[in-house]
Amino acid sequence: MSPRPRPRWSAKRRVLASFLSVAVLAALGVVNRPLVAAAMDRVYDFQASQPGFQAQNGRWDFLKIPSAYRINAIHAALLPTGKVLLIAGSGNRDKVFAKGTFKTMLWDPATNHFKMIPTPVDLFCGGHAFLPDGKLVVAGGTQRYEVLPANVKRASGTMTVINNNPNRRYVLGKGTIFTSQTTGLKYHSTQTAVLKPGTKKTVGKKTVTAGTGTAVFVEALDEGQGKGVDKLQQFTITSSLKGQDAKDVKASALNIGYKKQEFQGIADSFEFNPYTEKYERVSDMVDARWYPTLAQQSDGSLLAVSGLNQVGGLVAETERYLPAKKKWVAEPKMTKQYPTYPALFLMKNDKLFFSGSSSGYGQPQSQRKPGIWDTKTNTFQEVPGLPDADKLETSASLMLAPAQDQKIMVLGGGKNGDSPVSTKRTAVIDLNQANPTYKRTADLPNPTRYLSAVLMPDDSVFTTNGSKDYRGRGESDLYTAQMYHPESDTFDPVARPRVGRNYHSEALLLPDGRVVTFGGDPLYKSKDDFSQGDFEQRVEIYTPPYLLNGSKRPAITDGPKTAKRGATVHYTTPDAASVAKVRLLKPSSVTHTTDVEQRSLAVDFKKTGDGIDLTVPTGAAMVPAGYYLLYLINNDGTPSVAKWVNIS
Ligand SMILES: [Cu+2]
Repeated sequence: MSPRPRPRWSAKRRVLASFLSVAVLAALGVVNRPLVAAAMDRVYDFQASQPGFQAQNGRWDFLKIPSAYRINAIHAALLPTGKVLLIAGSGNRDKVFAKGTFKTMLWDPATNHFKMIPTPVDLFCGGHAFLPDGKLVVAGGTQRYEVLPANVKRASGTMTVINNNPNRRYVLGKGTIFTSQTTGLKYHSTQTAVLKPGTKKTVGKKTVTAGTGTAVFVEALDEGQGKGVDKLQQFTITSSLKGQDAKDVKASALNIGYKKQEFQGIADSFEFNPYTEKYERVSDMVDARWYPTLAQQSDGSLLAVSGLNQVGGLVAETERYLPAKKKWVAEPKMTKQYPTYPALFLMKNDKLFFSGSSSGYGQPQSQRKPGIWDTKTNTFQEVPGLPDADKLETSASLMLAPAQDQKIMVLGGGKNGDSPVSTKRTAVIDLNQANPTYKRTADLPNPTRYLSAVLMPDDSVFTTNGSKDYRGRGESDLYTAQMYHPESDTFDPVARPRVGRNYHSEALLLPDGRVVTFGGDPLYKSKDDFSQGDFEQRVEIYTPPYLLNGSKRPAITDGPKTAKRGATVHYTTPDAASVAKVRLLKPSSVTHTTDVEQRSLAVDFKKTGDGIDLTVPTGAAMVPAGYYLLYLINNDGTPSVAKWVNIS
């Protein structure tokens, strides 16, 4: 158990509670630690069940999920139908991967109805982002699990296969044999490889052709040492290619060895249709990607950035999804490289801000520096001032409310890889400034990796869970939750979750103003048992104090389902008198502590006879097209149930 900050509580109750705790401690004798801890938990549960406590600290409830619908929630998104899409794919379990059973589950928080969704490929560790029409693009995932050095039995590595024929594309089947022309050693490919045609260019009167290279992962046919390659060798390919075709395809390798084999990505891409509740296949990405970030752009397209490719190498190239064509296209000029799952936020000037948060994956520190990326010129302006810049892996980032202020916050994070070191640091940068600089803000109560951070309708940030150490190692899960108030720069402890969550966990805001938390993938079973940990499949729902403080929720009784930027639109409400703020929140699409979709826009409004007139904010990069949750918030900070509005 970890130190827990004490939620707010009246002085009288606190005296009573501590008296009870002491009495229990005394009765049991402090030597029996597990019993004392259990007793203290019971005292806490009693406190936490009291209405007075809940009005100040909120309340946690378990979601009852029939066993057939419990999955390893690794990806979560709130769809415009109000349902929550949870994607496991193979759920970070290689045995499940080997069986080829990939899972997706759809949950309707309004009815608690659950539905399994047929999942065509292993979407585990892909990327996702919303399109203007509310469909969720899900791209990339897992082709092959990693193999740790201790389990590597065969030399393996990348074979570069070059297709010099500009007029033909070839397919090399899985198991294609490559024979070294130097040593005679044989290697086979572990996946089917598609060789794109070579290129043709006219220079003056001449046509120049060039080969197109494809990286193919190969393993030595025979187990054991001494089967590697340590300098450039040419290979003969045994395949169905004959005659000139066989001559046009050349293979070479530089390094085939006994190192760790990384996870490998796929290029498959889908639109999840929230209305048919099906994955609809679209064109493959240009590159295979595992751990990419998908970031919506001001024109409604998406960029896919970073990830590991089909041989487990970092993808250096960015590409763009064109929704009208349902097609991915290369962006050869965008050559800035990022670590995997980079946190990239669309700024109002149409540039992308890289907060520095990522999930790492072996990239050098030089690629991890935060800054402003002008995708049109491919220039990158680093930003200074971020403390603990060497502890950004598994940190959380979000755009604070309102988005018009262009403030990005970074919370927690740890040193690269499986380091036990993490940080309490939070910092905020104001991108409205000419030369923006990160400034340190209030510390988290604990050093925290994998913190969930959710933008709330009242502009606060709900933060919870995570662990101190890598993947909850040493029972370092944090059973804490705290509300961050940007105006006072303070974290207020609130009611504690019952479940610990670390790697592969998520949280998101529901239309009714509650927050739901999913997942958790501890490395080990416990601090003494080093067998694989159990994936946390329980789901908890946090009801914030603003729904338990007795304040009457404003209601939106009617109004348009669509609105244009800059338009004035009318919504009816019997509660106009109490409305203090109006917000448009873009729903979450979150995985691996990365959620670049959530943003909250301040909306100007005028009270009228039967409701309010809203003026939709302007700017295609400020208000990316798509579905938003419209909330009316009263003087007590209590929000309405959201109404979905599609903004274009
Ligand atoms: Cu992962």
